[in-house]
Amino acid sequence: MVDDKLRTPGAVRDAERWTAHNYHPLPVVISSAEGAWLTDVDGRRYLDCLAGYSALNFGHRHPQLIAAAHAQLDRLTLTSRAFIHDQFADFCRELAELCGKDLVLPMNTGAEAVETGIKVARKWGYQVKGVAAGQANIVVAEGNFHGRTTTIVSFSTDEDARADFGPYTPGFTVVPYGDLDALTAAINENTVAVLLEPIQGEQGVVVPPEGYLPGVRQVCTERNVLFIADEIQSGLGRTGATFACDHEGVVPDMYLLGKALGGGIVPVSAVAANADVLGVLKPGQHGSTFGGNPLACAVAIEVVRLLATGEFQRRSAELGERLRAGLEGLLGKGLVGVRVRGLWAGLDIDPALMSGREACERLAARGVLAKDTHGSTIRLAPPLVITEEEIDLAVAQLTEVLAG
Ligand code: IF1
Repeated sequence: MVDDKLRTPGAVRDAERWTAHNYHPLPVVISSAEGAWLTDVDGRRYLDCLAGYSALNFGHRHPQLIAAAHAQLDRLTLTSRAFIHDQFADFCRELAELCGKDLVLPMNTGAEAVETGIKVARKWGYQVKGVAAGQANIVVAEGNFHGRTTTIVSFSTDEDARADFGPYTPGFTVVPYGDLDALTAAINENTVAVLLEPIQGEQGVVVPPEGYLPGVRQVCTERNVLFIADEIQSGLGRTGATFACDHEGVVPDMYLLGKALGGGIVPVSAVAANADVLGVLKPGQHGSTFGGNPLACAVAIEVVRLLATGEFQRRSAELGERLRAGLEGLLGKGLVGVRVRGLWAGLDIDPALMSGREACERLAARGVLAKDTHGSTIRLAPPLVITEEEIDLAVAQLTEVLAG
């Protein structure tokens, strides 16, 4: 029996009526949130196991982040980079120190950070490495997800993300992810960079073989090629370390950051690298209206300070082991694959049982929100403020869903 007092159905219809259908969202209409919990327009509560695709690592409306935003809103919100503002240097310095790099270039979205990394690597290739004009090449991985611009989808291997958006940007070589020999063989005198996610998020939280990232680091060093790590989803505590590269002691030449850097409040992204790389950019050669704006910097400074304590990285590592134990217990009980790194899990459901979408619909009916990636794979990425009890709740509800 449909309860005609529910506001959700009408709100879903209204959203569908007035927007392009570039998403197929679950029919859930959220009106408020706090920590790891969401409340919909009809007062129903959900445990958030997507966390804005890892943009909400610190939970919804983290008090310290909201306070910083409120304070800045009452002082200054935008100057453009034509001038400097009093939050800018602290943000760039504190983020550079977190990354162990000389310089930071602030942008807004993850895709803008990726595009910035591509442009800087190409310019570095021509001006520092001496690659022939117009010949710069960047090695990327099958199964990559780096954003939705036409250049970025030019090297996507996901036809949904790429089809009918040509003509495509040249200068990219795709190799199998995790295959160091294939990556090494793809490097030639025109290669300026290797661009990788240290763990592939949209592909389903695919962790590369042990030794792969150190191998990439070594071959990039030996062949004078920039190693660009896209840590936009994997970074900032998600995997139980500040960066996913940390797990194998790998330091890339460029960190691409985004999502959680904005605290789930404002879009903030950045490229962090040393002066010999970011120094190739001169005034007028790159920019953005909102990049590094006062509100973004004020929030992101607090994000960096939260990470500087190591508390969220520890939580993610410790609670991730509880999540791993719970999920691995479901292998053979509806799951055919489990990949966990910190509080980030990719789950392959037996395709004979249900699709990832169906699993997420059933989880939503049980008060847990998650997102399928492809086919029968779903990703769990709760805010790092989740508790042990809430992890147990998510696993219990998944157990019920898989049991049919
Ligand atoms: C969508 C998922 C997709 C990213 C990595 C750069 C970007 C992303 C590793 C671009 C963005 C988002 C985009 C969003 C869904 C989500 C996503 F992997 F997180 F699940 F699509 F694959 N590098 N990922 O994950 O950052 O420009 O979006 O700020 O486009 O549907 P952005």
